[in-house]
Amino acid sequence: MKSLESVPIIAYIGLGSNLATPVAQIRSARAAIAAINGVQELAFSGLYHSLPMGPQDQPDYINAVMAIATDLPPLDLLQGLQKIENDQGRVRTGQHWGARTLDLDILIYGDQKIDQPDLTVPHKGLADRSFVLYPLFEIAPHLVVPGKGRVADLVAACPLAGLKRLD
Ligand code: A4P
Ligand code: MG
Repeated sequence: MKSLESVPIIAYIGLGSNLATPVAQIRSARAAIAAINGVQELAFSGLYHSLPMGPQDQPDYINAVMAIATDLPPLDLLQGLQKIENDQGRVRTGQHWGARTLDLDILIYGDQKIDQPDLTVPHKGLADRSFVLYPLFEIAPHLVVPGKGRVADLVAACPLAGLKRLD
């Protein structure tokens, strides 16, 4: 029989890109995440075109959300995601919310609330960001976000702010 420790957790990853062919960046990140040892893809949202949050002198973004099952602890998952960001040419310029080839955020990790120096889950911006909530709602319409409530209520209260789903 499997021990309780090995029961997979369902987690949601936010993907964003606004440099170097963003659609291709998101597609290759999806494949790389699914290839992490200990991660299985469960669902992937459509791709969404969004206006930049933060400095306005940067290109528009492509965003998506992926559901995974994982038996990796949260910090190991974060490390795996950061390796993919680096492999796909992420350069940290120091500019807050500046342009990037790839950003991978852990939005939700099971029903856990995590508050550590390197990791806050649910992601701190989740409830205010249309480019997170709409794709999340698309793949998990009945989800309850730990500490924040039903995703259906969060999405209903969140203006689109220029968000468009690509065909
Ligand atoms: N960190 C803490 N919690 C998490 C988490 N749940 N998931 C720490 C991932 N990382 C988390 O991240 C900085 C540090 O956050 C990491 O070292 C990790 O330990 P980073 O990726 O180096 O920098 P960042 O992404 O620029 O910082 P920040 O403040 O997390 O930005 P966000 O919230 O990721 O937003 N506009 C549109 N339209 N679409 C976007 O996707 N994204 C951003 C970045 C700005 N504007 C955007 C978009
Ligand atoms: Mg980030």
